[in-house]
Amino acid sequence: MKSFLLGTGNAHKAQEFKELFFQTLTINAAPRTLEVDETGSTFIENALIKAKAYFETYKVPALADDSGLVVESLPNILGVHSARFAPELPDYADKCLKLIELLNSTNKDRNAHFVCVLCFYLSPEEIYFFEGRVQGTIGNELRGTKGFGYDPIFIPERRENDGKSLAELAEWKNEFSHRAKAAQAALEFFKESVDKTRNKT
Ligand code: ITT
Repeated sequence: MKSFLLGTGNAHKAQEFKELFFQTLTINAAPRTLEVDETGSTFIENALIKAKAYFETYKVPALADDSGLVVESLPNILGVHSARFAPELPDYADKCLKLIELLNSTNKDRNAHFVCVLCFYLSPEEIYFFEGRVQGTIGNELRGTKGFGYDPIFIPERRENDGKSLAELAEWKNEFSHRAKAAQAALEFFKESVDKTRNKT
């Protein structure tokens, strides 16, 4: 099984990856979390910055995730800056409430999507990116206790249309979230590349 060092300081992401790559890729925690400046202006740039930093420090194939919530009517807040929205409010419940307030006070459209870009940095010559998205809307209250970050206010588009947030849909999230879709694309790719190598031998 291919193995990667996971470059993240976010324990919730680490837990999701453990489940997403269960019995398919070996994901090892880094001995120490690095302080990496996310200076890129895109998810791809920031995923690369993080994966490269872990590869260069630990000299083993590294995996990093850059992700965020994009509120389509407010393109300049959140997005790649999602972790840095309202820095005066360290608690995500407060950040979620602030975003709801902002949308209510400006009467902006509530369509939104989560993006996840994974960067697998195997060597400077071999770097792969996979992206996943999930579409939805921003709710009017916090709902649910699962997940993390903006999950309690994100209502994903689902057939059921019952207004449940991602924080109420842990199993669904594990299969259909932005991170799940990016992970599925990565698995598909690595499976194919292993199959091709097998067929050559
Ligand atoms: P690392 O960079 O160390 O991986 P981070 O939390 O700083 O951890 P990002 O820079 O990618 O990660 O910021 C992404 C932010 O977007 C994250 O802190 C959450 O607030 C939000 N986010 C990303 N994925 C999410 C998800 O699945 N559910 C809820 N919020 C999410």
